[in-house]
Amino acid sequence: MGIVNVTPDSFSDGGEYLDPAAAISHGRELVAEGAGILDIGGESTRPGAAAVPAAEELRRVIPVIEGLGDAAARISVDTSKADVAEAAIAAGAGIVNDVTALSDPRMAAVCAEAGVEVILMHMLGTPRTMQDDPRYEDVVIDVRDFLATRVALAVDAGIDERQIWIDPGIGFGKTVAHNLELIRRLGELRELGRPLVLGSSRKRFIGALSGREVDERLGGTIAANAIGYLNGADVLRVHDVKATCDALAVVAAIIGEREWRLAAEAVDGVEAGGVE
Ligand code: HH2
Repeated sequence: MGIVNVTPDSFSDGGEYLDPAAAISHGRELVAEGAGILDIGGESTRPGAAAVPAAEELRRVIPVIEGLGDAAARISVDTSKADVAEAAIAAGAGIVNDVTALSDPRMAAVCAEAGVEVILMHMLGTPRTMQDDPRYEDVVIDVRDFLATRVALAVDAGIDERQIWIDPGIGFGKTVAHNLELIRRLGELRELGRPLVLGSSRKRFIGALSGREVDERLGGTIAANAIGYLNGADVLRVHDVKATCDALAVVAAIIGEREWRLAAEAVDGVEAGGVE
């Protein structure tokens, strides 16, 4: 899943793709690099980010969703507002990525009615408060229980269970240790039987561990995603699609996952087994 942030203030690429034409061409580039899904967002969720009114969020994301209608990828809208989700679905989005896991009272009904896929993510508190001393009994169990409750709520509201994906919400009300524990024990979230999304890309815990600023966190991001993939992530939400696909092609080939589309043709090569 390639990230297209149509925002002035996202933590790593704020302002780069605020212009719809720039966002559309960035989305096309991510698809050419191997993204199967484009996640288009018009509101930053970084700690302390300012709330964006629905009208402004719509003004940002709708032209980009429409402009990417013919891209060879599924379109996901990263929003927690039912009004935005509804308009985005009408414009062509087939997945709603809700970092608040259906907190808008109308969101579940909008998604159920449209029959779209829904990503339910765990967050402790709100973007404004989430990094104020987050605490858990056991972060993996607490996140799993929260997600189980939200999946049940979604199903009660009429969303087909098969349409629900789950996400532990790396960085959303988590210390460095919490993020590491979640990635290390990601497999425990598979007990919920739903596809798993993981969003580690360029996040602060990678900066804390590597000592790198946000635009220099690709190496750390690749490591987190490789382990996430090995531990069962089905969808990796990333800014750097090309490098991630390259890394996963190698990881998948080493562990013998021959269905990975890049590795599949490559592993039988004799010449390619040499040094250069
Ligand atoms: N992380 C961000 C935003 N949306 N959605 C899911 N499902 N999982 C995530 O981990 C996740 C997400 C934050 O990253 P980014 O979009 O790059 O930054 P910002 O929120 O500042 O726009």
